[in-house]
Amino acid sequence: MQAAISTEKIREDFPILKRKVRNNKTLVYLDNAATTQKPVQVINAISDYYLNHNSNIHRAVHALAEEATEAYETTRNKVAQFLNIKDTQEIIFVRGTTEAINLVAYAWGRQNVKQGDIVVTTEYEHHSNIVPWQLLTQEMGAKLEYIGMDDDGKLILDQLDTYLATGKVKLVAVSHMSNVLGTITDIDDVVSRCKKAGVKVLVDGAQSVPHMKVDVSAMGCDFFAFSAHKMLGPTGVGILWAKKEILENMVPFHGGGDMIREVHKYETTWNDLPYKFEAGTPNIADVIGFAAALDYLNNLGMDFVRQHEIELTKYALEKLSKIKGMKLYGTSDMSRRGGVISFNFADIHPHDLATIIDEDGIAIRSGHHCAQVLMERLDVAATSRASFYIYNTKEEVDILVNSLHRAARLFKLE
Ligand code: 7TS
Repeated sequence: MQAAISTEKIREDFPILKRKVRNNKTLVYLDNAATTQKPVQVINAISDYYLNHNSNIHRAVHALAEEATEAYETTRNKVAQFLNIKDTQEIIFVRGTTEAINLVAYAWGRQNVKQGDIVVTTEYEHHSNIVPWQLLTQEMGAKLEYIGMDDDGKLILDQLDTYLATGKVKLVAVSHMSNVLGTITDIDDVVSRCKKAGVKVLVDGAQSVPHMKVDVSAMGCDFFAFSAHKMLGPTGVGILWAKKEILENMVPFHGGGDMIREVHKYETTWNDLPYKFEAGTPNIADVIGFAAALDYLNNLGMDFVRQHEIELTKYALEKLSKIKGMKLYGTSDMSRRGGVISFNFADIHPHDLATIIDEDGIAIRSGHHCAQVLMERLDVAATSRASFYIYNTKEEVDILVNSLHRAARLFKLE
């Protein structure tokens, strides 16, 4: 048994949490679905790289180049372990989830999606899992279809079956966890329906990988994308995982250095995987910093991370639901949701609400959360959103609740 992990101890690793923000109030950071804060371990790893090892990688034979290359490749191995990926050649470093999905849409999509074909996504996707498919389907004369959701935020998978029955679906692109509702998609069910129909599945893991144990091999999908910055890591680093035979048959996304084997005047041969998809000098320092984030999460254990968020979210949902005029979105079944709470409070505009509670040092997100298709489905222009991570506490939830009461008084609701 692991000794009890103390949130207080975790918080010591995040100097920014001691910061005073508006009105000299201590920061209450509840915008983790947008990006998480970084522990000193990650900041130090990046600093150490620039202080002691800075070099380009995969090229020169000098000592620094060797050290930098080794550290960069160590992160790839750690990503493989973290997600139970068997072959590191299947792990491609990109800038983030957005770039990963665009890579698939351009390099795989343009080869495999033809006129009359269908790409299926869902009503609760982030724009980065919608817009690349709109661009692709419009260019190819294909169609984009949506799996709807019920009022509890659950996907209506009968609709997926209807699309699959046309025999025209080439890809189903679905998020593992909604960034607005926190809904966890039943990926096993989606994948098994798609596999029976011989259809490929792309999973957007931007909100799942940071918050729960994910086993990419067991999932059985074909493409998997996520971002380092939502899981203690630096910005500008993301991962695309795809099955080797798919990557081998794909054309490159970007052309340039490092992705080639031989270049002649009129033809080029490609480097081995994964380098075929890593053109140019990559984000070396931040990839190396990401390894420290993975170490940090491994030390805590993803079961702890999930359990901590379940406790906080349950506590917050209970408190928030008691506030008169509060409308909460998403399911109350914690086995199917993560630590993201979207809400609307009476008829206070989410931007006004976020501005008022910012005066108490609380950082939440307000707006459409890059999910305007979902906003349309919910019939709202915007929501407020609080999202938790490993360093958040019940005391911070209480501060949020008190601040919402203050907003209610300002608007003469109490
Ligand atoms: N997919 C999901 C489910 C997301 O939540 C996000 C970012 C992305 C993709 C894009 O990730 P990126 O790292 O490439 O930007 N979500 C949010 C959010 O909820 N607030 O700010 C960014």
